[in-house]
Order: sequence, then structure tokens, then C-alpha cells
Amino acid sequence: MEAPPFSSSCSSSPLSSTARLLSSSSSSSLLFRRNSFSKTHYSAKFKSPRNLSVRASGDSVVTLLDYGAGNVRSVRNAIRYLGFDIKDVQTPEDILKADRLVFPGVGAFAAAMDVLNKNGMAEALCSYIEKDRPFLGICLGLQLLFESSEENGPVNGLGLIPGVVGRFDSSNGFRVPHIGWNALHIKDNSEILDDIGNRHVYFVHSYRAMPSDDNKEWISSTCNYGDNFIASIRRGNVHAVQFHPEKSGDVGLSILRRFLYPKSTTTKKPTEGKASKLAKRVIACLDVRANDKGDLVVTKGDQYDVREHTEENEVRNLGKPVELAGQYYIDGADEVSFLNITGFRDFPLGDLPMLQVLRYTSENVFVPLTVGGGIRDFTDANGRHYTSLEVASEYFRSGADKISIGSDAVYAAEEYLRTGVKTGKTSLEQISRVYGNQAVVVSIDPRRVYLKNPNDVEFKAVKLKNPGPNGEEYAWYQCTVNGGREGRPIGAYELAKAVEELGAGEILLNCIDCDGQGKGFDIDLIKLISDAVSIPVIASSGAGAVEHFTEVFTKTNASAALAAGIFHRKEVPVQSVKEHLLQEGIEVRI
Ligand code: 1PR
Repeated sequence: MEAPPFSSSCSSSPLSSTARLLSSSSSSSLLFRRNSFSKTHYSAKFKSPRNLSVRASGDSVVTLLDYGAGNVRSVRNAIRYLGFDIKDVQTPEDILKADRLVFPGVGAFAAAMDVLNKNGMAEALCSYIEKDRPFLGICLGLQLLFESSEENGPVNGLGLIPGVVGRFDSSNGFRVPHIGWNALHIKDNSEILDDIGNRHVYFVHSYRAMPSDDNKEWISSTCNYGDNFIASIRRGNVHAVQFHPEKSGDVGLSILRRFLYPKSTTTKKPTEGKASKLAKRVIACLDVRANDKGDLVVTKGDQYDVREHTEENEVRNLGKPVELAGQYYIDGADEVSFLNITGFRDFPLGDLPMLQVLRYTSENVFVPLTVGGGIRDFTDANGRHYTSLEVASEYFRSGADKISIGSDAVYAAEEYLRTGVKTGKTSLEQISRVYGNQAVVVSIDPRRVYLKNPNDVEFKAVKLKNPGPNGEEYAWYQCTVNGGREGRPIGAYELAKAVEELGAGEILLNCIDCDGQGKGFDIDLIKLISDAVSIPVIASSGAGAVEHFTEVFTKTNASAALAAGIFHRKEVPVQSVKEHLLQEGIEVRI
């Protein structure tokens, strides 16, 4: 892709004079040359620290640069949770007048730069940062400070920090996107990271900036994922982080708090963090649907049958979605997933309670939220057509960080394998193009089909650890749609590979045979799929004891394990799973 024009950008490539200047200046005395906006603004003084327990008054305002490319609801929620009001940037002037500016970059690098350049924000941003005004960039908000990015590029960035943003190398076995929790290697001048020590923070990205002699003065922490990349930068009052503090639980909130209330806590000597491996994730899943009275409830099936085996045959009710999600957050779940299990037949945008569940949950739950069910094109009773992208956008706006596609991904994969053509029009392709691969999960609902001979089918079969009911030694895993009601002519292996090519960033791998049985994950299936793709795989269905989590992480390459029934019935709390994994030497977020 051609680099955007730089009419108002502060970057001049190669390395801008500003970047060179900054790379050689000390952190305590920032000398900035670029002063096109000089002297007219910025007399505002940084406000004094506030008492944390007091709700912010009118002057406790954070200016938020949201250029409309994606979901920044979680950042808003976290800022509000910490007692601040938010003022949205409407014009470059708003940036220049900000007391403290948060820039949660979302979307693709080129598109973001394009918007910033076209509306004059790029120039204002540079000016603001050069004046050492309080700034926090998040994720793409860090990457844009660099000279350029290889994402659909090269594309010029703001050019404040020397260096090029490049893609992770997946050839060395590391899964891209980098999704999950890592600890950081913290240098001693980080300030906002001073409290976090060895605790993990949440990353989700495919591109990263690399440390070099030219940018080492900026680096406040690095992280290791295949190679050492820049996890955060700090110069005076200017901070930026590659990870998501708004999704990093209480650790992330404490980082944001330190930025918003500088010097509000006694500065002690920072605990030095050590970079670690990517932690294995433990995910709590809430299957949600309306019960017969019309209330939205968390339910749980046995092999996808969610009705009680009583005369009334009612939908099993295991609790309220918002309450349970909040509880799992407190218990230490690394993510929470909502699956709207009747979404295939109901229209999710008509299902306002589900959107409401997301909105309420995201106000208090600061780990990633995934929502699935019913993401497809839809025409309502009045003939109004909604694209899957519109449906997904509404979920993102309501607080989802990722959306999960089930049935529609099966049809897309079938079509792709039949024609060999990527049309760019499937829900999977469209949503991942707009929101990034990392925001799109494909949920697979396969059922075992036993075989005497693996060559009996055209689909990939596996040799089973435990033979089938009639002594069959093999099985293939047939994909289903509509909540397991209809089998399709495609295997889980073929589907996983196809959806990776079509733009899925992660796979949620269920197994109908194991669902709700409590006898452990289907190791044969999870090994098959996690060895076949290079995107993260979430193992799901069958967890009944803490040992099942150790088994799935030691015997397969799953990046995360998801459970529902044992958490809902309070048989095994999330924390016990994590303690057990730690004892077994498996890195988890604590
Ligand atoms: O097809 O795009 O509308 O998406 C529908 C979504 O709803 C899919 O992700 C599909 O997996 C899910 N779904 C549909 N029907 C059911 C059902 O149970 N009747 N739930 C259903 C799938 C499976 C897991 C479950 C694990 C762990 N539930 O999410 O939570 O198996 O359970 P366990 O730990 O208790 O064993 P679309």
C-alpha cells in the first residue's frame, strides 16, 4: 500500500530531525525543536494529585483521542472507573489544550495515520508530545510514535521515536497474533509500571517495535515473544504501552491510576520485573440464551442439550450473565466469553438484553470480553438488511474486544475450499479487515465420527487414544452449524486451516461429545488442530478437574483452556485451576 501523503504530518522520512534530537536528549531535559503550534496554547498546569477515593470533579478530565476506528469503550470505562470524566477530541485544538491525553490507537497503522494527517491531529499530537505534556499511548498509540510501520506498508508514522514497527516472525513457531498475558522486563525509570513487578499484562497485536541503540533512551520495558520487543516507552511525562492496561485486570488499573494521578502514591524502589513466557490463559465461558419466561440466563448443556430432563423441560438456569462475569473477573479469569447460543435463529441486534449485558459487564470487568452468536448478514421483518459487519460493530461498540463466529465461518470455509477464491465478502474477511484478525475468533462445534479406516473419508482423521464404541480406532471431526443441530461436509481440521487463511485470529475449539461431561478435553482433537494452525487455539469442552487443564497444556499446543460447567456449579474455582497449573510449572497470570 502506498504511504499516505504527509501534508500535516510531523514525520519526515527517514528518521525525522525530531526523532534524532529526542533519541539523543536526556529524559529529564526534553528539548523539542518542532514548534509550529508554539506559544499560543498550553498554559494549563498539570492538576494536583487527587484523593483516590473521591469521585472526580469537573476539572478531573482526561482528553481522549478516539478517531473512530474501533472500540475504545474499555478505555473509557477504565478511565471512568478511576474517577475521571472524559472529553473527546473533536479538533486539533482539543489536543493542544489537554491536561492529560490518552490515545488508545485501534485498527490498522496506515488507516490511523491517514485520519490523523487529514484532520490535522498528527501535527497537534507531535506538538503536544514535544512539549512533554502528560500523554499515554496504548497499543497502536505506541506504534504510531515511531518512524514507520511495515503493516500494509511501509507507512510513515509520527516519527517521534527512531525505529520501524514490524510483524512478529511466526516461522520460529510463535503464534501470531501475540495474544495473552506476559510479564515485562522493566527498566528502572518506568514510573507508571513501578508497582507491577513480575505480574502479567495483556497484549494483543501482530506488529511490534524493536529496541535499538537509537531508541534505547525511550524504552521503559521490553517483553519477550520470540524476540525482545518494546513493551513500553517513557520520556518525562510521555508514556506509551504496547499492551492494554484497560484489559490487564487490577495491574492494568494500577498502571492507569499512576498515569492519571502522578506521584499520588509514595514512590518506592520499583520491583524489577523479568520478562516471561506467554502465560496460558484460563477462560470462563457463559452460554447465554432467553429462558421460556424470556429472561436472559446463563445456561449449560450436556453435549449441547441445555434443557432440564424434567417434565417441564425448561432451559437450565445457572445464573445471571453480568453477575457471573463479574465474579469470574474477581476470581482471576483471564478472559470472559459470552456465547449467545440461540443467535443462529434470533437476530442479535433485536436481542437488546445481550448488548446490555455486554455494556454492564464492560463497566466493571477489565479483562478481554468475547461475544459470539448470530454474527451473519440478516434481513429483519421490515426488509431492512444488516451486514455481519454491522452486527459485529454493534457488539464491539457495546464492549466486546473480540467477536466469535460459528455457523457463518463454516459456510465461508466450505465455499473457500470449493472455489479456492477469497471473495473478501464473508463475515470473517470483512470483520477481520476492519477490526484486525486479533478481534475475530472462529468457534468450531465438531462432533466425532468414528471410523475403522482413516481412508474411508476425505477429511483428516486421527488415531484415537481411546477406541470408539465399536472398537473403531479412528475418528474424523465433523463440523456442525446451528448449535450442533446440523452436520456439514467439512472436518474441523479443514475448517481450521481455511478460516486461518480467511483472517481468523484465534480458534475456539469445542467438542460436542465432551461438552458438559467433565471427563477432560478431547486431547486428540486439540492436538490435531493446535498443530495444524499458527494462530492461538482455545481448548474447550469437558473440563471436570484441575488436572484436565494441566493435561491439555502439557499434551497439546493450546494457548488457552475454557470451561463453563465446573465454574458455574462452583465445583472448581478459577483460582484453584491457576494454583494447580503453577504448581505443575505452567506459567499463568497470577
Ligand atoms: O453459530 O455463529 O450463531 O454461534 C453460536 C455459538 O453458540 C457458537 O459458538 C456455539 O459454540 C455456541 N452454541 C450453540 N449452541 C450451543 C449449545 O450448547 N446448545 N454452546 C452452544 C456451545 C460450548 C462451549 C461450552 C464448552 C465448555 N457451548 O461454549 O461452554 O463446551 O463447557 P464445559 O466446560 O461445561 O464442558 P453462531
